[in-house]
Amino acid sequence: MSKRQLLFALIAALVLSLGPRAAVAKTKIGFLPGVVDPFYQVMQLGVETAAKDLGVEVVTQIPATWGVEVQTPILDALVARGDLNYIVTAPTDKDQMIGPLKAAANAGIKVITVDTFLGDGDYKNGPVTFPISYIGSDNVEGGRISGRGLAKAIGGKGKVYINSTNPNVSSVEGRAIGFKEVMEKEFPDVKVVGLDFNLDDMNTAVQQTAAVLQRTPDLAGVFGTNVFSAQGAGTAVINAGLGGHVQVVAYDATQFAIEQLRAGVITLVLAQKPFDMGYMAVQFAAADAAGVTSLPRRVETGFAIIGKDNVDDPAVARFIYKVPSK
Ligand code: T6T
Repeated sequence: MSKRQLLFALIAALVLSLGPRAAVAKTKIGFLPGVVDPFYQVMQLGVETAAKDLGVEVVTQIPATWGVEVQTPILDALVARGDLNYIVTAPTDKDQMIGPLKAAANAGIKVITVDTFLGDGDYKNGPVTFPISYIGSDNVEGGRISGRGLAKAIGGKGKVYINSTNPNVSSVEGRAIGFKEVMEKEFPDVKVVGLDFNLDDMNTAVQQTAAVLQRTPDLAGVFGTNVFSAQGAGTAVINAGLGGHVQVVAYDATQFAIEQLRAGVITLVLAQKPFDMGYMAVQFAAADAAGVTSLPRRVETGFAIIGKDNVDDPAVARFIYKVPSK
């Protein structure tokens, strides 16, 4: 090889090695979670940490309340900016957010969904295939774990009630499905007496649970399927003076849930891993920008199951949601 050829080969190698890095450095990600709550605040921390580690830019927009009507205009505005390459988002409805997110994809923005998915979540063979990946909990399994925990806490028999947020949201829908399935298949003496939707409003959850407690004096347990549902359900049980008598299982490891676990009101807390979801979503965007073509279409981030016996174990306690003070 002549000197000239050698120089050329070296330059080509350098350009090739800089190519992916340059593409990653230019990556701009829109982060659009579901609502302001401790779960998504921890996810935001994961997103921002990864962005810093990988040297990519993130634009965060957090809806003040949960719902398609709030999330869609924010999404449209993110798309209209014209400078985003990726959107990392938790769709607030598995069907109604398909159109707005498809429009983003058509505008050249690649979509990664975190925590909630579109369609049936099977981005390989299901009805919706345009997102790169779903990164989040296996919520049906989380519902099963919660169901078994509650059934055990009430001695395998009695009436239980589910307080949830909205229909058609993949996360909480999956939790209720898994919970009911376990009761039907494994605990025939447990009867699910109701399921209410609080529209992600804690006060509504308090009122709904209070009404169920009133009309069902022999209620044995309540499952709160997310932060505000569990807070509302737990608060209603405390207000009724039934703490420790009516068992509560809480999805999401908030400070409230942990305090009430210690107080004996809540029996089991299921911690998701929002930091991991956010961090990995940004990693996936950066990897895609660098040319990686074999990213998994679904990543399940797992749980920490927290009870009174292990709440102080650092290996478990690290999954309690710690909201960064601003
Ligand atoms: O439970 C989480 C999340 O997984 C769900 O999709 C919506 O509610 C939370 O954000 C908690 O409030």
